Amino acid sequence: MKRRHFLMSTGAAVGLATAGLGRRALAAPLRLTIQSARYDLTGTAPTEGMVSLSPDAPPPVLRLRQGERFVAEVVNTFDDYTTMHWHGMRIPVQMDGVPYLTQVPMGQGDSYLYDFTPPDAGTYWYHPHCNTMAQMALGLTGILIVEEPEDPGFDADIPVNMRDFRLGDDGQFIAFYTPRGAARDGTFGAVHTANWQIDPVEEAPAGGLVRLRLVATDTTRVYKLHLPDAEGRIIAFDGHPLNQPLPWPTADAPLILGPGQRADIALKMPAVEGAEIAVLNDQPGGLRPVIRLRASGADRGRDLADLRPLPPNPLPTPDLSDPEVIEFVIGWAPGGPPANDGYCGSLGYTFWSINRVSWQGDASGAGPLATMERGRTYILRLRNESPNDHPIHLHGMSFLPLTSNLRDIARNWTDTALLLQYETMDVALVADNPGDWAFHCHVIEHQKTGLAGYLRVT
Ligand SMILES: [Cu+2]
Repeated sequence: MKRRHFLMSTGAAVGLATAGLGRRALAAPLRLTIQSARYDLTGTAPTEGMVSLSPDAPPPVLRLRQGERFVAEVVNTFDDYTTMHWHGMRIPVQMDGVPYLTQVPMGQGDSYLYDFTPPDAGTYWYHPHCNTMAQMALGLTGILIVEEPEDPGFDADIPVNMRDFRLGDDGQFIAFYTPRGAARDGTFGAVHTANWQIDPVEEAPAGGLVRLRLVATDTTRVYKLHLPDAEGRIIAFDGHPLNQPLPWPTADAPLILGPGQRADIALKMPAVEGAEIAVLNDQPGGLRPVIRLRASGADRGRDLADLRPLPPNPLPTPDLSDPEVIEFVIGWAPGGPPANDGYCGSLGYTFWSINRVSWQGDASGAGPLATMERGRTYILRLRNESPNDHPIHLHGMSFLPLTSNLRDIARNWTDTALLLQYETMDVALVADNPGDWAFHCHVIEHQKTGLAGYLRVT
């Protein structure tokens, strides 16, 4: 077995890999099976060779509850190695789903028991972290919602999984990326979907209050969104209720969501049945509707002022009196193929680097980019030396953007900071979660061509 050979040949994190499996005594975990799927995305013909958690449907919205244990046995019946990562969740490292760093990749027929208690409420998502380029491109990106213990009082809750697919005219997959794209802004899909539908319409109660959860799960696209016909406000960003208000998005100043980012919006539906609210994305070629909400039924007469603020999540407050600053330079680094791609896939190039070092593959055995002492506050200085934007994602801990050399930024908690071209952003965190935490660009072509590494908390 290839996999057994791997187990013998690397010491990385193998001890952790079985930690989840030791707890099988628990009754009836949720069973999630990664598998081949087919689905009619385009209305022409079913797209074959997709990856989902059922044979004929998008990955489901998973609903957890803040502070309540979640146990899922993830089974892999797909013919490739995989893991599952829960984006934005501050959970123990053994549950983080990063191959070699936190668990052994699952081969076909393998399973892994993910068992954690989400500390934070909000909007998150899940996706594989092994053969990430292919499996995300083939469909496996799903929304994970952690509900507040108390009902926040909406009439409807509408998750929107925004992503593109790279399909040919026959509705079948074409190459997931091009080297040219991977070395620049990424390779874009031309089939634009929300919840695996093109321009869907969702019904919501007329005059009701809707919680719209916009989730950018695309591998490449930065969304620029606004809702011209709507009355509402942004209530959470990247999972967490806002510390500082974000302006209502307009055509001139849209809501920017890079790959991996989320926004929760409280909306008041029109009172008249049949009236619509459109969520528009500004993209090359013009404005395109992402999803439309249509008012249905009798006017509920709700008012946005009825909503109480969402309760804050229990995040550790950085002590900014004497933080240690750690600098990360994000840049270009043309090189050959990575030294080691393990079983989790390589694009065959290295184009990108952190601190001038390209990630050499998930099984490379590379050391951490930085080591942080548990409980201490750090400022991560993220310096983008490239003419491309990079959504920089840290696993296991949330962080607080403080300053940018280019713009005013709101100090709202996040796990994914969209670093603009040539931007330097200081972000603060308390290193409170021990382990080795993946730290990478969420443009998957960038991640998989070198813009990746990990931070250690001891
Ligand atoms: Cu990037």
